[in-house]
Amino acid sequence: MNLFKIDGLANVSRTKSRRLLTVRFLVFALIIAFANNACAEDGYDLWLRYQPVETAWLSSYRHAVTQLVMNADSSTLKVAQSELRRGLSGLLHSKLIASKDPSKEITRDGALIVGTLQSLSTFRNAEIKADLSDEKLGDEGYVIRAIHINNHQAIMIAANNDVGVLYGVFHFLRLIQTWQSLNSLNIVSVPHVQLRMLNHWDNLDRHVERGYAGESIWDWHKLPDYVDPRYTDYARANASIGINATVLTNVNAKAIVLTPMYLEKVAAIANVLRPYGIHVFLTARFTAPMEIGELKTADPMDAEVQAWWRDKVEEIYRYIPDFGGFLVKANSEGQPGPQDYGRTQADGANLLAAPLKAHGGVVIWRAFVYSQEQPDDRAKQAYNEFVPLDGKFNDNVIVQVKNGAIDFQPREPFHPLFGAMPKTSLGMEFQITKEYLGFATHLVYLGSLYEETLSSDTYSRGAGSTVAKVIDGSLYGYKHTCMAGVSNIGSDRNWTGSHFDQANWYVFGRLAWNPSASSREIATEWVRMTFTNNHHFVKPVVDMMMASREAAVNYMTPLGLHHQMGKGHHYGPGPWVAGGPRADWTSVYYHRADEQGIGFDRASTGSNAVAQYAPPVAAQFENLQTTPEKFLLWFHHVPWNYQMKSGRPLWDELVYHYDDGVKAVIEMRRTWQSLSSYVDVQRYAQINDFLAIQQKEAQWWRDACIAYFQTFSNRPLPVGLAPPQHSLAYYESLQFPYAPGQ
Ligand code: BDP
Repeated sequence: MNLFKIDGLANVSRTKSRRLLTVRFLVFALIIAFANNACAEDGYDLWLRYQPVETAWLSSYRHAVTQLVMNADSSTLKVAQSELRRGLSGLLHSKLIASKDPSKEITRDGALIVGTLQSLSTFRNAEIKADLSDEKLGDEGYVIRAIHINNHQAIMIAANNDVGVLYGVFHFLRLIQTWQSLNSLNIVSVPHVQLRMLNHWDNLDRHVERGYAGESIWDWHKLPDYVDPRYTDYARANASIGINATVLTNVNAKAIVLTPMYLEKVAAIANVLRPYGIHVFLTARFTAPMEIGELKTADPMDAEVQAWWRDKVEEIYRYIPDFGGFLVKANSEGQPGPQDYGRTQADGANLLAAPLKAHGGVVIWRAFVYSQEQPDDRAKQAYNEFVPLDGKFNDNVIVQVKNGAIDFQPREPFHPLFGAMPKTSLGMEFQITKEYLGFATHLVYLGSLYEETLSSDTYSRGAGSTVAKVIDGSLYGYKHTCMAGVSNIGSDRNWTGSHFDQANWYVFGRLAWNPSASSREIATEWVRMTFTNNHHFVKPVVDMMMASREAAVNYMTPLGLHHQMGKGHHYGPGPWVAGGPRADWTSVYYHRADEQGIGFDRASTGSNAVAQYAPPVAAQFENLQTTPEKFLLWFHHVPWNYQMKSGRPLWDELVYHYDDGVKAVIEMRRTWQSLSSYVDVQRYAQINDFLAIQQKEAQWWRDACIAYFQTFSNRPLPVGLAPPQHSLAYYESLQFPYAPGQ
């Protein structure tokens, strides 16, 4: 008994001390968790987190900004002021003393003087006066300058218009967010492209075509009575990166959006976006006059059709006085268009452009056209159709050209239309949503993809005629300029379906502002604002982002292969895809593998697509030896034993590329796992899980493609490289009827 008692007591006290230990451990764990998770984040705040800056920077920033001199007398200036307050109170914990009167004497250091050049004209200061005469700022540019007033240091953010002030404010906050010095600031920034635009492929039932971030953020059913506060955050985020235009609806359009019931809803969204400098556009279905107007035809030459569009445009401007215009997909993939009436693409575009002109609106007419009746190489068709129309479009038409000629592939050479239409404003269409790049779960930073295209030299007016200079209008003096990105935004809490896909939205906006900017620098500022300024984190993460696109190209479509994904949904590998309604929707059409070799012959021996480029580019791509290996199989059908620059035969090189892609993802995972202490638990974990998915799927791509192409090459794998994990039949049997985004 005693023993039992003693034992029991001992047990009790052991249990107690164990409990105590457990409690202590729990408290400790909680403290750690709290420290780590202090700002458990779900990604909603994007790059506008405004976390407190490190103490080392705090005093200099507080000294530099003590007082706000700003007369926020317009809705745009009001949002600029509230963003400044929000930003500075988060970053510096400072509440600024505000003064409305710009002429008030500055009596100490640290005035932040914000306003339009005109509103600041009451200042008698010479430095401010100098800026007042600066006409180069245009409608949206701004200056941020360190100046002296009455021997006191001050910073001025000024622009010709309110929206320029707003952009300047976001830039100024970015400087503090990324811990930049505010001494001797002398920044002049002017957008290079007029329309910096998102294209939402959002349907009215909230399904997002090729969307991987939940439903559409536009809640059409509840509009206009319920205006989701999220629209304001959407506007803030876009304005912070200079986006000034948004097309709310899918290019595969429904006419009903042009009826009063929907125009009221569109107006409600436009009202929210307006103070942020964002213009709303809609997609227009070419047969709308028949579908909602009860006309018998949609022929652009028909007087009734012309009158119908005129009235419709007038009506739209009554709802939305600053309406931007229409985006149109016509005679492409089953959409109706002018060719249904024997008219040209230009006739169709001009039909809508004419009534918009009086209101300052534009038509954005897509060049993504190809036809199955046309036996020619799909890559050539847009050029063949549009180049003869150069000069035939009204001057408020922008022809929007996809990157690239096939369809937003992981890698394509630049579209031959760039540089080939000097008399037509050409705009760029990038895809931000990753339809062909692993959806939301693959970490693929698109900045390097965009930069590769924008910096490509078209040689259309000699060396240096880059795509960037075509679309910023400087090469041909285009009247209108536009860079559009197919949006990756949805109703997911983190907006884009994954944390790293926010970077693709971000870099798109920043490059639209300046298409010659560096994608690495943009990635760096994004990482600093989105995660942390700690360089132990920033450098490896930026390196990982910069390498990520090449990794995806390698495990999906190396050496110039393209369009090899699963049918319809475009999820995962499908190099065996054949048959179906049209050849150019299959993979075999593009890879053309046979026992001799692989690749699409687009040289003069084949489809001669190379001839669509300017002579120096055409000559480079015509020749197998001078074609960059990254485009080899895009332009040539190459024997399996062709010797590559590495000295390896093509087959071995191809397999190595697939393998390198997987290895790069393994490396990305390792990098991420070494950085857990710098990231809040929530975001860390999701990114980590997504990288695991990416690794699994990269392996799947590698193995499925190798298994398939080996049936043609009939060659062994290079020594040391693992064979596919499953049989080809297994990969071919996989079905994904519910893959998202279809
Ligand atoms: C393809 C998409 C399809 C779009 C089409 C387009 O798969 O969903 O409708 O492009 O851009 O990439 O019109």
